[in-house]
Amino acid sequence: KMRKKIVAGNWKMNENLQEGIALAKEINEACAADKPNCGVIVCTPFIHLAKVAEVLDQNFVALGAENCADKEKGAYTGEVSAAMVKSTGAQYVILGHSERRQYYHETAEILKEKVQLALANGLKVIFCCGETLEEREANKQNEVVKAELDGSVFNLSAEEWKNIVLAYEPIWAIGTGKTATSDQAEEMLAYIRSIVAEKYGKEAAEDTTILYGGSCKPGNAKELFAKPDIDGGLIGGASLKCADFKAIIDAW
Ligand code: 3PY
Repeated sequence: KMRKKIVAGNWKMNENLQEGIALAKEINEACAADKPNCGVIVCTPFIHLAKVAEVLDQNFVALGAENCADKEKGAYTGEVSAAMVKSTGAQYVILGHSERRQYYHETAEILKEKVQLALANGLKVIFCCGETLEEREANKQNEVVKAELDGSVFNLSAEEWKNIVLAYEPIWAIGTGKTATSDQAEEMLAYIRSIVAEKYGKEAAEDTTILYGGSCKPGNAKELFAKPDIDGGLIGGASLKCADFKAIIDAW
């Protein structure tokens, strides 16, 4: 695979500030001692960003946020803008995670705004998509994923598209311990690549990094990463233990 391979951690709402700094240091040291064969990204809660930026060598381990606001600036109490995220030293932001869609009612329209603001502020976006168990059982996974991409990122220009990483996370495999089989994951990622090709052309589609997420762990990473369209993983729980996260990185 010529395109960029990535293993990205998504800490979600875990680790206090001191724990987060310690974990980031540990990951940084592990990657400095034994250089990864892929891009490594650590995505943390907002409160960690500035401090974690100080301990990461972003040549090896890039920093990302897990969210940003859908507004540029101003009277939005409690929100954190894309510009603020960028100012910490972060380079990436996860947008469209199913937990944000589900629990915080982020619609395709809201996510479209967030993506625009993130890109306008120089962040790269890890954009998540994926279907529920019900939708999969009704065999609607392709149309659900296509609608998510149509609604929030397929409006981007070819130039903007270069700063998008996609992550497919079937909701039924998130934090449930249930993993999509590597064949199911490959089938969807190949489909996603085909609709990216329809939109941006074959070459751009070949260059697009598409990750699998959802209970990706040391025990299944190698098999997943061996598939032709799987360019890495977005890692939840297993990104909170340095040894597990590093073992997934080493699956490349
Ligand atoms: C998971 O692995 O459970 C994730 O949701 C990663 O984002």
